[in-house]
Amino acid sequence: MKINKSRLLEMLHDLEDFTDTPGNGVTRFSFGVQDATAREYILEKAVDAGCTVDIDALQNIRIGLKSNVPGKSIVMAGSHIDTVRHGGWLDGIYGVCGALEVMLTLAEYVDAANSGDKSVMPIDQLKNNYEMVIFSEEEGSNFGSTMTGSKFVTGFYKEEDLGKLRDTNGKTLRQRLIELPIKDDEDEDSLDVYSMDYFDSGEILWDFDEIKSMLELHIEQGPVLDKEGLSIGIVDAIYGMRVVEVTLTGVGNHAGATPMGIRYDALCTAAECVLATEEIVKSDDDERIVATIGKLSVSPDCSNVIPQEVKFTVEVRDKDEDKINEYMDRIIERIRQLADARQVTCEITEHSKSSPLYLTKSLKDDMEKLAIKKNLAYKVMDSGAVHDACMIANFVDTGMIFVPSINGRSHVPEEDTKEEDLIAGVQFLMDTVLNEMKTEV
Ligand code: HGY
Ligand code: MN
Ligand code: MN
Repeated sequence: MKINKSRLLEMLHDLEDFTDTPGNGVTRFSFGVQDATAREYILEKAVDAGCTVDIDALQNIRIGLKSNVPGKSIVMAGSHIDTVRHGGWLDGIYGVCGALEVMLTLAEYVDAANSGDKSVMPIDQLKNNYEMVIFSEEEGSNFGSTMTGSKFVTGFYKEEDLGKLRDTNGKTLRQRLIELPIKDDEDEDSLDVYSMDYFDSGEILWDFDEIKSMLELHIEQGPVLDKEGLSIGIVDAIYGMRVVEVTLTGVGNHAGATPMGIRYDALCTAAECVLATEEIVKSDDDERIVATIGKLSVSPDCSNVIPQEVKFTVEVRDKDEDKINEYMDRIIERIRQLADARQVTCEITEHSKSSPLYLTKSLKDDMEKLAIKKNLAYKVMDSGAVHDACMIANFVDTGMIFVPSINGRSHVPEEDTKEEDLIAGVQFLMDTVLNEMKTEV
């Protein structure tokens, strides 16, 4: 069964335009206008293909193939459509588009089978149902916590987290969900892109017994496949991460009238903390662990006022959870020492985390056999980036497919992948879905 290459590329380029920062990367935060527009575009394609649509209270979307029947276990594929600020045109949306292309190809197959086309096998020989999923708020661009939608469907996050997660304006996730635009009932053909379901933990948790496996297709976001000239990555382990939020409070004062010797400058303290963080992780012998201080705000943020308060996030990632905690604890201790030395107060709160994990070995092995059978230039590799797959993998067989990122760039406007690699990745997803269904077509 061959995917429709031109349809895939057309969808990807259409969706690239749904951005708040045209000309400067893709910025499409969950629950914003561009998110709603991208949802509408995808749901229109799905509904036109006769699919079923279910949107849960966290705005995760599950889309079912028209021939799905109760009782058959589900082979699922998907990813996310939200981005970081000034991100790339492929992160997340490529896996969603790939899952949609598989859905549209299967839907065409169902139509052919139902119209008596003898060249295709009867559709009831598809051993499993097929669903695609769009996880909400994977990047955490609103609330700082990655994989928010999948953390709710797996029970990692509970109802109380709706009131704990806050965006940069101080609004909770619950408030943001309640404020989502309600479909205009008068306008019959407008689609529900958000659900007004009230959060009910019973509703939000997935019944994982009905799911056979979940596959996520994604760009690598690193340099490995591109450097080695390979077209497919089969993911083995996904690194874990731990994020803390640091607030340093010094003494604001006049920038001109305050001698250097009597300053308690929160930003100079933060600067020492940033470099100390880098120094600590760079001291690691096997050079695998990474730490990033990517978000920092200064208050009152005026050129002629000595910074009173600085808030920043520290995230540490590695394949080994003990190592993540060992290094994060060392960083926290050093930050406290530096703040004390400058008589600046320091508050550190745990923000979010996810454990490193190995994806399902049997599924990885099946994918590797398939890649060999299809004569693909592939590599089994790890993922430094986190993905919703690492939440779902705790409950069902889960696999990930990577395609190369040119020059290893991602989370930036330069993010890109060659067309032939984009196509090869979706075709491999298609073949893997059918392989999972033990259906030779
Ligand atoms: O941060 C990550 O690894 C992912 O892009 N959300
Ligand atoms: Mn992603
Ligand atoms: Mn990302």
